[in-house]
Amino acid sequence: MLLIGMFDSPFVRRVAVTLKLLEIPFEHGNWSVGKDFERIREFNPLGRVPTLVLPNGEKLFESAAILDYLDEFVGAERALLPARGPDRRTALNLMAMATGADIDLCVFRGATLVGSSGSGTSAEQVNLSNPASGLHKVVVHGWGVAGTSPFKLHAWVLGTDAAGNMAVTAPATVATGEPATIGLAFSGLAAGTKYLGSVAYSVGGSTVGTTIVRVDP
Ligand SMILES: N[C@@H](CCC(=O)N[C@@H](CS)C(=O)NCC(=O)O)C(=O)O
Repeated sequence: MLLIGMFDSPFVRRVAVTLKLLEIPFEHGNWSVGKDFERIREFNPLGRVPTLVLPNGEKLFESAAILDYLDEFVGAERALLPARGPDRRTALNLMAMATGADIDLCVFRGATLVGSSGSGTSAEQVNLSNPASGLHKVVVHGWGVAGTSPFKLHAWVLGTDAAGNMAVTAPATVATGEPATIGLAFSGLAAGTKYLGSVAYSVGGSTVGTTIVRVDP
């Protein structure tokens, strides 16, 4: 079996966790929905992940449909979802809550709302570019979540000082309109920790652009 999709997707992760729990060996197509979109579309007309390709070439889309197949594949004895009754309904409710959670973010400076993120998922992000100085307060709103679980907020302030854990290599000169390769090497990062950094490009001492770099284990 081939599981297509990167593990930064919670939907891909739920399939990978199920494959592991059920001890089903699989190959991993670690393809990005961005740069590998056309390649993914060869397997899934929606270009979405997870996509599971079975040994006979059959392709499955939607994590819930894939989990349904995996339960069928291992048989009733080993299936993870109870076949019927209250246990099944409880498990389906838990899955709906886990996949449907909706968290929103608001950022205030003093009493002024300076940024917000309110998609229908729990993957929210607010970026403030050159913010005015002052105390910033982030309000995390559990819009559609079960109970009052604590949320973990990841926040970074990107200044101009190098932290010393990323080395950048770049060509000595570049020509307008010509591609150039920038090399990044990281050192001293703690395992399992998220990092945010930036590469700044300058001409004559003034910054003309930046690339934001994420390390998201
Ligand atoms: N309901 C779908 C959601 C899958 C989904 O949203 N996948 C995202 C990655 S997390 C995706 O493929 N996005 C690319 C796109 O929509 O173009 C499932 O459970 O499989």
